[in-house]
Amino acid sequence: MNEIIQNILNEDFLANAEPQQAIVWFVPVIIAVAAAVAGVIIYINRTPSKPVVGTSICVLGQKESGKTTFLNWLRFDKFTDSYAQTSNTEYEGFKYETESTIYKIASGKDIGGDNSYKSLYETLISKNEICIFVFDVAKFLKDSAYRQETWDRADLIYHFRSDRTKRHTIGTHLNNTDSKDVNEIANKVVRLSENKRFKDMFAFNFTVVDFAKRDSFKDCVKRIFG
Ligand SMILES: Nc1nc2c(ncn2[C@@H]2O[C@H](COP(=O)(O)OP(=O)(O)OP(=O)(O)O)[C@@H](O)[C@H]2O)c(=O)[nH]1
Ligand SMILES: [Mg+2]
Repeated sequence: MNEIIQNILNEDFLANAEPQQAIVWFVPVIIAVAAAVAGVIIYINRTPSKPVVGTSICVLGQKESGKTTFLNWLRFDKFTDSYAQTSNTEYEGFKYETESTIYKIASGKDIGGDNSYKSLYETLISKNEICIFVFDVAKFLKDSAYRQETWDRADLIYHFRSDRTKRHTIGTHLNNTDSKDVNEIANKVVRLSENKRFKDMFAFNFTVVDFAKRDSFKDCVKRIFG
């Protein structure tokens, strides 16, 4: 008799327990799926998609001024301490992301500072949307021959790119100057260049940097890409 009751109870238990167990299994799954969906919705709403803007740049200037350093910061987000003279290196297109925008920067050329590459300036400037002129501000202030060479390049670039809004000048190696004050150094350059027809190259969209410092690069690039 006991055995019969036990069997009945077991059958009842199983009959009732199976749907309950099924529910017990589904509840956490349903909660997990709902949480995942909610998470995705919250993530999408909290991360407004940034506009993607296509552009192109050319980076020009004297030897050892910091052209490759600037491009490496932009492309790989790192400072290149070592120096290897560039000849004429093609780089692939890449993306640079600011707080508000993703820039798709077209493939281009990293050219050396040797005088022989000045013949490429006209084509490079006309083909690219943004023209960036780089010079060593410490050498500019200390060495009159270097200063004259900088002015010659500035004059050439000014000739091919008169629209100042599409042109930027970067004075590198702030760390090698007597001052660490970017405005003081920039003002010295402006004063020395004020009687030049291309004085605008140093008075508008001009940034003094120490590329060894990430913050300095970030400030500079903010002025270029906003
Ligand atoms: N401390 C410091 N070092 C810099 C700065 N800019 C460039 N350098 C260093 O200067 C050296 C020359 O920099 P590059 O970027 O290779 O110069 P470049 O203009 O590409 O030179 P070329 O290819 O010969 O025309 C490298 O050792 C860089 O690390 C700067 O603002 N501060
Ligand atoms: Mg280089």
